Amino acid sequence: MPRLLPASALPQEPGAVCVNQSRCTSCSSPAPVRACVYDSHARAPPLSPPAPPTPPAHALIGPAAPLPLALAGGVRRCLAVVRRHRKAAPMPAVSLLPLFGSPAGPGALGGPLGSGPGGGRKASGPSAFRLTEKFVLLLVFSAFITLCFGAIFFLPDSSKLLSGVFFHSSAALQQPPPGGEQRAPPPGAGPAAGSSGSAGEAAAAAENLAKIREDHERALREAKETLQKLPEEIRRDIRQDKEKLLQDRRGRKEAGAAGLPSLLFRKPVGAVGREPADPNVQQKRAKIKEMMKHSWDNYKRYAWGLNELKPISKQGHSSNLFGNIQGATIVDALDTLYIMEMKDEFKEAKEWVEKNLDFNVNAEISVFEVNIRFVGGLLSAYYLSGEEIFRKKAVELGEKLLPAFNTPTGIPWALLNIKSGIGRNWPWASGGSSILAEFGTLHLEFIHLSHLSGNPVFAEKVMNIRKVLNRLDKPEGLYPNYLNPSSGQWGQHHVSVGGLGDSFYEYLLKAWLMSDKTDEEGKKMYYDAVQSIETHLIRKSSGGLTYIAEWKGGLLEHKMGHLTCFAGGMFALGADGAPNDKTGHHIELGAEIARTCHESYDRTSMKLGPEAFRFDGGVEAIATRQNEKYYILRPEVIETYMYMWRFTHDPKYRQWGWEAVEALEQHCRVDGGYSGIRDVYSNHQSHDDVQQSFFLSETLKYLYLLFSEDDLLPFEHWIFNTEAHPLPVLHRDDGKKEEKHK
Ligand code: DMJ
Repeated sequence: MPRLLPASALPQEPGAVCVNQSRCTSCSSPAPVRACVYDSHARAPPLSPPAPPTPPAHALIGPAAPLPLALAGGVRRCLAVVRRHRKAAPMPAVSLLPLFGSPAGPGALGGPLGSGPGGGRKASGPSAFRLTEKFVLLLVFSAFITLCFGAIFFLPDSSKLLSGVFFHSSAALQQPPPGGEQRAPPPGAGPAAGSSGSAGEAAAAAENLAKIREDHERALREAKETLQKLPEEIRRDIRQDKEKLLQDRRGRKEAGAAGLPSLLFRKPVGAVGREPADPNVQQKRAKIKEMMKHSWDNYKRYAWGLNELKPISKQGHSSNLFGNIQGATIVDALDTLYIMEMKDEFKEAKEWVEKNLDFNVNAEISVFEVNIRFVGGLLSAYYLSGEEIFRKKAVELGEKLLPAFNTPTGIPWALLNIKSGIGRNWPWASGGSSILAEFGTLHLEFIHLSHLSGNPVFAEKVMNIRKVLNRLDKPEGLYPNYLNPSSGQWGQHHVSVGGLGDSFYEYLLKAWLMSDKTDEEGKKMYYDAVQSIETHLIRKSSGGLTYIAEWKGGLLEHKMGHLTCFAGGMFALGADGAPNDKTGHHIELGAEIARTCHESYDRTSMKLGPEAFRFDGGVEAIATRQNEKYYILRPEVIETYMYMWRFTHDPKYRQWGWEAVEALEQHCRVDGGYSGIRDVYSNHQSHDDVQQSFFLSETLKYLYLLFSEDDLLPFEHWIFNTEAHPLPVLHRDDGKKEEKHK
């Protein structure tokens, strides 16, 4: 640091002006405006001309001059100045020393200025000239050093230079861990592990080694696979990977913004399957995909964004089940589009969901319908594709449904205004009761909502429903269809495995399976219920057809609904866990229901099943009332064929399924899509002009699965909700794996 001089010691050359004497410590030139050296703690004098703004380092050097050249140029220029001065007045080496490093003493160059009589620089002569040279040199050096520092600190990559040159930071040189994530230390590692520390370390090292080996093997496998691919395929894969990565990032941001925890998305098992080996099956499957395309394209053309399509009048159809939530067909169809690999259509559906699916509407909706179609559809779309938008929308909608549970018992209302949160029940439902099939068909979706949102409230709500049911006495072990949400008492004693009751039983079984068979309560409730159903409702006709009747206060109505036909598939699905060696019996029960339901189709002129068929008055499996003769593109019979095919591989199920395809093509297909039929016994078609959204989500999906290999959505990994939306089984070790990945 330059020394401070007392004002009295300032040079008194004629014309020398220091603009602020109290701060100026030396004036270095006889010129009228001179450079001053200031106390580094003091501010610049107020009267001095404003310093020009410091240009950025690269501007000082000149845009085209690379740093080393520029610095070298600076040094060359410095030396040239020194040489010029040397020529003018040869200088002893000592005079090149910095001013404040000069030896002291009278007459000595650069001695303490102003020290002793005559101290300071000489007024004239060669030594005065040398002093000036020293100032010049000092200035040149300071300029040079400033340049160097400027370059280091202000050039764009200066931080790297700093860490590399000055700090030798090993961290800066280390590669980040793959994926940019820090690995948690293996359990037991570190001092906290105490005496078991070394054993823990060894185990961790072994685990690491195994992981490395596994990674290498996988890399090798992938390299081999890549080598077998065509360059075009490799390019396509790279493009897709990039796209996926970008989407993931975008999605995670969105999810984060919606307050959702970040989740590791694992590639789902069997989201798309192999081509069927048999060319005939291949062809049939392709035909079913074409049917999906026909339904989708027409919906898109005539009713895009609305709930359903009217295929005859070629316009949108609105059902009051969804209030004014829109897009039921889009959300219901997402997963079918995905598994059929209709990629463009899936993409446009996803974009619609992103931009238009809106739950902030003043709408009174059916909690059950919105849950199975919208929440179920969104959940499946998320689990298949990993697109965060679906998770976000599913959770958002789930939250909108929560006020439905605000009843004295926690048994939800059937109808809910999702804006006001006010609920009520269907006015026709036994003294203001809630309906078993409605409040009992929330379980699978709500468990997944908790899983995906990290919010236990969804699971708590549906577990409470179980609690209420388990506290109640059940007539003959049967569950009546009506339950009052205020009193917690059963309404009318009407029991059905069809409408009003059906999917309650389905969800008990599937809750157990979806929990990787840990939900013992669900299991017990299911098998107990099936036992009572067998005893009190299942009967055989004189013609040998097994059917499931309805129970009204102890009396049987020998009628079976189309809806009840799903039970064949349910019995087959539950066969494996059936108590008392009843596996075979449950499969057999499934097969018998499938046969009866097939008969209900076969005994019509259109080979499509009626809404309900009877086993009384001298008929079997035939509808006798006009208002039971319609077919609205329902899936239940085909659903049962699909389960029976998977469990038995008996070709008759594919044959029956194909009969249904032919009937659909002949009677339901119209230019504008697919329509329901008013009377399946009639010889001329009368269309109801509605393409139900479940035709795309269920009927066509189950048909497609029936003609696919079993590796597409395999049952060990997937459970279908009651609208055929696949939800993954929550395997016991999944949680542990996820913990490990965090
Ligand atoms: C679908 O919405 C579901 O399958 C529901 O469980 C019952 N009804 C229709 C299809 O028929």
